Amino acid sequence: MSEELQNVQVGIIGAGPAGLLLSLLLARVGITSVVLEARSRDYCEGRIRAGVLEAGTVELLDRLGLGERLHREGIVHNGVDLRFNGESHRIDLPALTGKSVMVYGQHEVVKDLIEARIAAGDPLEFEVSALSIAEVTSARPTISYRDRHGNARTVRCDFIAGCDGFHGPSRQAIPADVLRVYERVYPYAWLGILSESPAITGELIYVNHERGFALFSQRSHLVQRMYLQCAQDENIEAWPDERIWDELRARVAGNDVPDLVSGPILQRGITPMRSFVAEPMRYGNLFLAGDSAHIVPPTGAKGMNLAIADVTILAEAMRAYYADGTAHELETYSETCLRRIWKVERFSWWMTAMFHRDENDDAFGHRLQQAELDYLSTSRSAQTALAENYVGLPLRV
Ligand code: RFL
Ligand code: PHB
Repeated sequence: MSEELQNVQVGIIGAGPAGLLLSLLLARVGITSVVLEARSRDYCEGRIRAGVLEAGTVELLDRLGLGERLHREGIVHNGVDLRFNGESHRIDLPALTGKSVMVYGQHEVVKDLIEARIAAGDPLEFEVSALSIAEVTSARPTISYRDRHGNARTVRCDFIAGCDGFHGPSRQAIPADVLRVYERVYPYAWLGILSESPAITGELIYVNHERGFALFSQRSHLVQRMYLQCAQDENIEAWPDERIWDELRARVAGNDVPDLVSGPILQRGITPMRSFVAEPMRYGNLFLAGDSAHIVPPTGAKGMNLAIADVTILAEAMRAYYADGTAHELETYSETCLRRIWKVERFSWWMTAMFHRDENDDAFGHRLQQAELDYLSTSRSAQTALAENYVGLPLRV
């Protein structure tokens, strides 16, 4: 076992969308970094999660030269369908905002980012273990870990980027008397499936139904991604294929929808629903970005986009620091990000509350929910508010 020391400007923990994209943005402006990831490359590239890219996320990937496969395989969506009381109400995204979104799986984004990082020859280590962070308030913080061969290694850097998701160690490195946490856990979850079957329509359908929320999305013309609201402690064994298809059909039923054609279910899983924000996102020379600092319930399709917005702001602040010697943007990083994060938290909470059936809610709450949806279906202003959040708020709000 050898003890090796690496010196880089930025040590990045986590090879999710946040960590990988940060490493590429930094490399573009000549800042050196290392990316350390606990899982294997196969695991990271196969992890099925988000699917909707905001207009700004697509523009950014294009600017980085990562748009080729994205535009070939991704599907542009110009509208989303909000369905309640058995009727569809289409939100026309370009008519309301001049923008659209792209449906392209997060794991495809991750594959493209890993490929670009490896092609550039910059360090990216998978399957690291026993990672710990030290001296974050000093000028040269360190990350210690074991590489995939078991060798003890240390990275010494100017800054650490904690892009290690909700369960990673970075957030824990901020002392409890500094960190403030805001959290809401919802009393339901999502049962998600990936199936080899034709799309029910060409657009995403968000359904409010008395049996619970349902969402119809896709990954390609042949692979669909669908979700059903289920109990928080749902047992996936209780959901054989037939029950899933029957439930999807029951929730989408009503006017103007073609028949839902079933097919083999390739993957299934349960996702808990939570809103979470940790403040501040900077402690000394440690910067949190993405899910390590915040979680949104997936109803607004925002988690990956929010992670990408954080690292765009962080990369720009680091560029300004190294190029011009100004630390102002690093000092205001947390504030700048949180101003946008809270707006996205609000949108994700609002979409969640509007579409899900909450058994703890009373009849009054239920009527308010119906009024909210009814207002949305008739007011262009209300639709514009939804659409401008859905396609993505500007980076600095
Ligand atoms: P990630 O992707 O969780 O990456 C963190 C990485 O850090 C690694 N790690 C460690 N590495 C080294 N040492 C340690 N000790 C480590 N501990 C952890 C992990 O292995 C991992 O590889 O966080 P990041 O980069 O911040 O990205 C966030 C997004 O992944 C997340 O917000 C989205 O997936 C959320 N999300 C959606 N976001 C969207 O923008 N649009 C969507 O349509 C959307 N739909 C979804 C979603 C998330 C879902 N699930 C399953 C939670 C739908 C679902 C069902
Ligand atoms: C998805 O395609 O996985 C997806 C789409 C929209 C959401 C959440 C997830 O709001």
